[in-house]
Amino acid sequence: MTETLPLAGEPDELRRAEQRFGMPRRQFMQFCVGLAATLGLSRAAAGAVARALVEARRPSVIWLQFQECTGCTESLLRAEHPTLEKLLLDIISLDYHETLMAAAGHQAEAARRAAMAANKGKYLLVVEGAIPTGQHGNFCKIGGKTAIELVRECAADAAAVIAIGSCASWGGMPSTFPNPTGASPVAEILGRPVLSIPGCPPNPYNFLTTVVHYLVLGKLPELDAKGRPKFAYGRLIHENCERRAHFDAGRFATEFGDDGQRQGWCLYKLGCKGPETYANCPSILFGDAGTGSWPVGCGHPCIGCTEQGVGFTKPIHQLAELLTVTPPVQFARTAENQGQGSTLATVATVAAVGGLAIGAGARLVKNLGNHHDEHPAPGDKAES
Ligand code: FSX
Ligand code: SF4
Ligand code: F3S
Repeated sequence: MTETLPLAGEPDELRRAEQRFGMPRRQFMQFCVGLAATLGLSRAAAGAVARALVEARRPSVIWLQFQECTGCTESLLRAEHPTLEKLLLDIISLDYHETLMAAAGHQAEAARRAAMAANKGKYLLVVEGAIPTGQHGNFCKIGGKTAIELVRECAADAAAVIAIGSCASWGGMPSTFPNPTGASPVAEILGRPVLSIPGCPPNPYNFLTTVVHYLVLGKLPELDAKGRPKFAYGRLIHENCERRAHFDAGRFATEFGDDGQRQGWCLYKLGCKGPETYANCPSILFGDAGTGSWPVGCGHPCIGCTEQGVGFTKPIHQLAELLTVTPPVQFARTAENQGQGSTLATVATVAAVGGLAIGAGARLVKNLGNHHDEHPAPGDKAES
């Protein structure tokens, strides 16, 4: 597979991308570079990402919704990025989605069954919301079937199951004590691990990047012990937070609205859970609304919405557990070596095996046009 950037070498593909996505080619390529970097792939791999977006067969997606607020879907559709939702809805074939499809009732159920039959073993099942298990699952029924029955039926022939949002990933808000409906995660209902993209709501960019990984490499990204893609959940929020210098220097906001909070000091003493929450919020931000568009950036402590046992579980003002007060000797690399003769496959393998480049995507997009070699992370051995 060549690694030539289509920007330089494949104008036809770019023209087709322009027509198909209604996006200027430079913006399209910047988007592909950002996606590749978020995945920990080299800048050169942006060409493969672009090709996959233009050429890959659109995978059929069945999207189920149970106990949730529809925030996952809303965040996907209301993303401020002018093209994120358009791009996503263009690269997948969203064959069943209760909020978005025009069909209702029997027609909707027929569309779901038809899409599952036509794409047996190949469709992606996305589940939004927790599954109520109390009272034999009767708290939530769709088309006469309980959520438990539906998720099992739809998962049986899926190529992969993706739990989107914290509700589907680990129970989220509906599962908070005393959990009257027995709200449970998808993995528990299926009795096997699934890919999880927690967050309340999750960052839509992480879902898009997961789908692009599937399209480009034909498999799902590497997951952590909780089923989360490492490219997005490999590092603590505390590691990439713009207020971190104040934490290290002992400058804390101690009350909402005090001078410390206004001056951007650390929110740890207001209960920020960044030190025990794994997510890339400070690196990729939300809604493409510019600097600071994430909870801590806006002045609110992170509540740990991506983290089971933290979000919706620990009181907001409780101090976070400090998982990394001093840096561990072996942090994962922050950047992979760029290109330099390696093939896409080797770069992808390094990225997939080696713990991926959290935050590199955001940095690379910011640095577009300022080409420079990445420096090895401290402690890395020189590669031959
Ligand atoms: Fe809502 Fe989704 Fe939160 Fe849950 O996001 S934003 S309650 S994670 O399932 O719709
Ligand atoms: Fe940022 Fe919160 Fe860590 Fe302070 S405690 S540096 S606000 S993540
Ligand atoms: Fe959630 Fe904390 Fe990110 S509250 S959105 S994990 S900053």
